Amino acid sequence: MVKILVTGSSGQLGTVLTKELQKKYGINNVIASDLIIKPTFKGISEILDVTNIDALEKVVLQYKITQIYHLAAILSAKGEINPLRTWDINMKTLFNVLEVSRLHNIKKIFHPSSIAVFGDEIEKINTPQAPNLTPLTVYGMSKTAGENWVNYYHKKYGMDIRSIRYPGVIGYQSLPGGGTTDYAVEIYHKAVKEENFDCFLEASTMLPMIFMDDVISATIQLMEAPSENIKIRTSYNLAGMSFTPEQVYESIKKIYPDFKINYQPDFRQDIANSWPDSIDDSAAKRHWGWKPRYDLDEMTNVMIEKLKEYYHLEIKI
Ligand code: VAH
Repeated sequence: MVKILVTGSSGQLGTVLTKELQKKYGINNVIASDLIIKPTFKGISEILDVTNIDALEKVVLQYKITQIYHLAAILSAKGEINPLRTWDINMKTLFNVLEVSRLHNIKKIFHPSSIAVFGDEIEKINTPQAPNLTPLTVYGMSKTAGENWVNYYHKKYGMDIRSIRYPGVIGYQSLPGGGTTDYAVEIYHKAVKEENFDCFLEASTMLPMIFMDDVISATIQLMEAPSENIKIRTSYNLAGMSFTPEQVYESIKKIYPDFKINYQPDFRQDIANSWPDSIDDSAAKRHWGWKPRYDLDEMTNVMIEKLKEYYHLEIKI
């Protein structure tokens, strides 16, 4: 019997992944958990602070959890406001998940990593799977450390922990919180509301991105692959597409010709400058059959169609 606990279930990715896991495994076999649960959420949920190991253990025992998707973390931009608190929260929650899983024989764990693990000493084009990781954000450092810790628990205790280095995630179902790639979600909302968009990155800032539907497919594909196929136990590079603010603006203008953008770079420009332009995800393709489905214009068409529904029909995200 599969019983899945999702931490950070109210976040940008958690909101969508929880629903997909409910569809796949049954609504009663997925426990959503976060510091706040949205009133619109449908299913089993627990208010859970994962920095509290006793609270986490209580939920794991109460629901007889067999898998954990550990999504709770403070992201790159927000994480720079209070660096030591970000490190403490991101590492403490991971240690708690690893230790409770070890003690209670959790069968499978998902640890989301990020392109934020890469710093300014890497090949920025087609960044390889295992370059020298010198992250320049606390979030990136916590994910780099996290990759090594999950690899250690796999090697030392034989635990089945799997991980993906997500690019910037773009979806219509949920709002991002505190990331450097959040502009790529906000721009679509502004376009549909026919408002001008102030972009916090320069026009030419190329970043690896991925549409939410591809993120969900990749995550479930990784977690369902036979364990022997998972040859990389730190974290897999994953790529969807790469684009600049100017390119996504031009893609949207094909539908909204009067849409206007102003470039007002802020502190997040330095973070973006330290990240790759594009990612080599050939290992994920080879080991577990990953294949992206969406390019920029295909994503733009879906984003705009869905956000027009959301704003006009007042569907609560
Ligand atoms: C962030 N959206 O901007 C996240 C992600 C690749 C970026 O980790 O922090």
